[in-house]
Amino acid sequence: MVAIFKSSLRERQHQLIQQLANSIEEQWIRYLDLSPYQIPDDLGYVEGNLEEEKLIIENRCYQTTQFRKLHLELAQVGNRLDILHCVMFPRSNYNLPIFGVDLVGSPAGIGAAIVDLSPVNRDRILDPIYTKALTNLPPIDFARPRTLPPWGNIFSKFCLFIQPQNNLEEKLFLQRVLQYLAIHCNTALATRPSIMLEAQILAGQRYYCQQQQQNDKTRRVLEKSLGKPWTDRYVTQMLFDCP
Ligand code: 18B
Repeated sequence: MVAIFKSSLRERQHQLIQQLANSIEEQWIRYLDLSPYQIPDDLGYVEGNLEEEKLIIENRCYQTTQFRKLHLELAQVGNRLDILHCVMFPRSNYNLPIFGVDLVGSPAGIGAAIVDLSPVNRDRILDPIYTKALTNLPPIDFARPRTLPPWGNIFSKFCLFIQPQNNLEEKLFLQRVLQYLAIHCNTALATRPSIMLEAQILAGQRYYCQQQQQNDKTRRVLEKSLGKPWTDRYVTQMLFDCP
């Protein structure tokens, strides 16, 4: 059991980001047996303002039997951008996909909302347990789907990438993320560890991280406030590190 501390940044963020951050943590607590995770010393809380605008980052990490690292990150750039980033990295002896969410909001609204359960096995195809559960979710028609960039070949066919158009769509996105997360936690709890596939799983996770590290939009935001060397370290050691 770990203590969940109240976050000061969270209360100042876009409402959907607050709600999603709270809900993700609630589900983690409800389904999983969380242990503390040691965040590298200077990376838990980060502030930078190289170019006028101030960047604040708050990280929370946990680990469990099935997951090497549960990472929930909230970031704010000046009063211009609010970001939620969440990734669940399974341990290399658990043949499980990577759950990931990214939400990018501005005063004008949420511009990007992405959620996926990304397969990391050799064929990069989700296990039938996932395919079945995800296919059974009621379909939702979002008005503005967005197109994935080329590095997004890591995502499954169930990847949802949209720009929500109103409160209802924000709520539907939130619900969908929680449905993906519930399916994932239930499946993870029913999964046994196996060392047979470890090499494949590690290679798959490494590829996932390599591809995510190519997201220039993330880098640009960080580089403006933290500089390039720091950003390189942050992206490879905090956001998408791989054992
Ligand atoms: N991301 N995102 O996490 N990114 O981290 N993100 C953006 O409207 C940050 C993940 C993903 O169209 C944008 O275009 C920062 C995870 C995809 O080329 C900005 C942090 C996933 C895109 C940021 C962060 C993921 C995207 C542009 C660290 C998926 C579209 C917003 C706190 C599981 C890329 C826009 C494209 C976009 C920023 C996906 C500004 C700083 C886990 C696919």
